[in-house]
Amino acid sequence: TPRVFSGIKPSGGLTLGNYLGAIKRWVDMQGPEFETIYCVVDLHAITVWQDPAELRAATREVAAGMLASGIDPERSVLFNQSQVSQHSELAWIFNCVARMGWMNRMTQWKEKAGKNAEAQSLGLFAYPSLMAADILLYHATHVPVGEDQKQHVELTRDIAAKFNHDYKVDFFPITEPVIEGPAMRVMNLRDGTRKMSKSGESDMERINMTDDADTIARKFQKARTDASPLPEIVDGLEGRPEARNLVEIYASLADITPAEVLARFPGAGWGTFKPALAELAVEKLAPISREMKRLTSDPAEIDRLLARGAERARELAQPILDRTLDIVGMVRG
Ligand code: AQP
Repeated sequence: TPRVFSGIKPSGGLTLGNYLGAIKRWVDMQGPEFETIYCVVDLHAITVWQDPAELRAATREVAAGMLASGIDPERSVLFNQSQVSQHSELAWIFNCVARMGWMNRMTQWKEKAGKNAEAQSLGLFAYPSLMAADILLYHATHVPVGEDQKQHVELTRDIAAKFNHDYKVDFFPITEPVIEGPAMRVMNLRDGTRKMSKSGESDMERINMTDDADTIARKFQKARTDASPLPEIVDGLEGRPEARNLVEIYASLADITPAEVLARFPGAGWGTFKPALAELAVEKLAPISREMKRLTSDPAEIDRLLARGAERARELAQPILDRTLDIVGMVRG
């Protein structure tokens, strides 16, 4: 069975972007067609300094969010990255395969480092190499990620291909990013040209999975928009990033297309559409956030689940790491 791997950084609480862009599809991929491996990537989180207590809490919250959304720890392997040291070991080897120039071209690096690249951690620069290790450690062939991660998955292909070429083997598979369905890129509620992020400055720019109904309503109410009503057809969203974002969020939450959303609200003004969107979001998110609260009230149980997942992950990872070490020429007893 083909393997799916994907992960979320516990660099803060989960957002609607993580849910619609990632988790919702991960849930759907569970089944006989794929072996699914989902990871809370805590080693990625510390590429930017994290308060240790907050990191621990966010790791549990992200795990709880996945469980509450329908990731089933029996059908999927769910764990946190740092408990499976094979990720770091393979990442080191990939650090020696990947080229500086490749990392330099990553748009996420350029965006995050900004004009101050010199002051960033080496880990932030090498992030895509650890991500390649996450994926290739399981010989995963399918990586469901949001549009924003597509470039990193493409780099994973480059690393796999260079490794295979340099060592004259046909060992690592060439991974496909899986990007489909509406609202793959949920944008910031205050600026429709930037993505919604966990670590964005203002809480008003994102919907957190733990926001209550009033907060969700207020955030959509205050979401930036232009003054025009909704267009009749999707082409009318051209050049209107904020309007497009809200329509796509509605579409994704309701599992319909943006065209169907516009047909449902023909020429509606924001005074009509925003409350409807808020109502839909609350309807979909409230059961998840209730379950997240219940789960996070018992952190020991989450820790047990993650430890059990890590054990299963290590069993899958070790043979692949061993084979890699042999290929590279490391002596092992
Ligand atoms: N706004 C988004 N729209 C669609 N998908 C998104 N994802 C994240 N934000 C959006 C998807 O969620 C998965 C996990 O992402 P991540 O948490 O590992 O990293 P990120 O993309 O860097 O997330 P954030 O929220 O922006 O974190 P910070 O602020 O710490 O950098 C990925 O599949 C991603 O595509």
